[in-house]
Amino acid sequence: MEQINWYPGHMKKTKELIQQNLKLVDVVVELLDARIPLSSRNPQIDDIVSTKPRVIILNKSDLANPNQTRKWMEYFKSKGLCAIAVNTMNGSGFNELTQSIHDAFKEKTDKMIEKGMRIRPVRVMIVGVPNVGKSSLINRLTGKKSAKTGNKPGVTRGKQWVRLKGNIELLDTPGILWPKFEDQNVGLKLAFTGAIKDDILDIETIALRLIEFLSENYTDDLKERYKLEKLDEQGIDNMDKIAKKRGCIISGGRIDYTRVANIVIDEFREGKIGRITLETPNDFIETIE
Ligand SMILES: Nc1nc2c(ncn2[C@@H]2O[C@H](COP(=O)(O)OP(=O)(O)O)[C@@H](O)[C@H]2O)c(=O)[nH]1
Ligand SMILES: [Mg+2]
Repeated sequence: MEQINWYPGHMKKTKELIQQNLKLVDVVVELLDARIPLSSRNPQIDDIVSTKPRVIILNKSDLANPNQTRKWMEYFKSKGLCAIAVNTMNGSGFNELTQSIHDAFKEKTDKMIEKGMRIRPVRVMIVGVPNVGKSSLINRLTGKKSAKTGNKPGVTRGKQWVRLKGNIELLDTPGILWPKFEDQNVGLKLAFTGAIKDDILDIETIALRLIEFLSENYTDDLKERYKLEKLDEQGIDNMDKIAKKRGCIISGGRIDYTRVANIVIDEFREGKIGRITLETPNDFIETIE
């Protein structure tokens, strides 16, 4: 995971560096986490990408709720953006990705054909905040075991084009963007998914908030995973119950909150509790503009 300290000067530099690279590409692939499509979005992305054709990937779709992913695809479509669900671990959605990249490039190729020019490969770069799966995707697409994974925001200078099948050329280093900082709710969701370091908040609080969210929105998954007969009103009571089920007890019969917190967080991130999406388009219904 990339650990980056973002500060305003750094963000400005990153933006400029990515915009320089954008001049070289035909299509931008914006990578998002399917479980938190808007919370995993860079707050200035529209400004950064501007009018460049764009394809949105809802990555880690294997961990997200399929119905919610469908809703998110419709949401982006309604905003004039093409979004596809991808699982980088097994390559599902990759055919659609290739197709969407070519679709996004079509306007330009049509013009080239009109002018009698030869069609060249479509040039693509991947952008996204840390941990959405940029390096994994590049590795999978290029078939390399370990693509260069930089910790530097923006794009490193010694970049290279990698030829992919389907007449695509990919920039081998992704554009690393900063996540949203301002909103606490967003921060919490980034913490649930492991996108930001756990020590920003203590793990016990993160787990408690996650249990609260799950007991409200994924009741059956939570009950089933931890063999709970019924759920309590208070999140902390549910956390205690989970702790007891998993033997997270220390001397004197007290609850080992650190241990139970780690169990719940790890199992959530591994998809063991279920396929869980943490935000729906309905959460973002816009007020009058
Ligand atoms: N379950 C699942 N995990 C993924 C997927 N894509 C990436 N990951 C995992 O997400 C973590 C972050 O991936 P990485 O490529 O380092 O993200 P980057 O920071 O954007 O370059 C790694 O542990 C990957 O194995 C996916 O589609 N599904
Ligand atoms: Mg990376």
